[in-house]
Amino acid sequence: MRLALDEARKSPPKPSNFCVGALLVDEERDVILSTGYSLELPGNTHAEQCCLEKFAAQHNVAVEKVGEVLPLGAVIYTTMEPCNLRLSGNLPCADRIIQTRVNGKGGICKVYSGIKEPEKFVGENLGRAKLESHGVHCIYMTEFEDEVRNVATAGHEEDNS
Ligand code: HJL
Ligand code: ZN
Repeated sequence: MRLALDEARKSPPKPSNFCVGALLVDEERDVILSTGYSLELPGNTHAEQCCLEKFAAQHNVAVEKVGEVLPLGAVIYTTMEPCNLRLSGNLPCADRIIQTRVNGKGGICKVYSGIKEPEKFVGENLGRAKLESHGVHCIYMTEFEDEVRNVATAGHEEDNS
């Protein structure tokens, strides 16, 4: 989570966005597979999205097929829980994570998050419930909460809620 937070710090602060960082990890072998942060790739891109797109590109597969090249035991660390609704109409990150699983198996099996999404842009985020209903375990690592929230809301007005 500390490394995901380092990624989040690279994200350009914007009042209309959160600065989030993500790390794709092979938990069985303890290897970092990919990293990402909000707005890293061109366009309105999310941290988890960048992480998965970069891994797909490294393996010469379309991002929709990234599940086919992920090792067993792949997990994602993300400073903010994956989104379930995007105002831009882009595919939410919860769906991108679920898409890595073939017939509900393999792919990303666990998500470690630093904080829930503040209800600032889309109200309550149902990403966690959706992930759990597809067999993806969601775990909060509360020890990083304050730091993660400060980085996520950089560039926002004084009210950091
Ligand atoms: C996560 C990110 C990021 C958000 N959440 N987990 N990773 N930027 O990299 C969540 C926020 C969405 C809004 C706005 N942000 O991004 O709810 O404009 O950014 O489609 O839903 O939607 P757009
Ligand atoms: Zn997202």
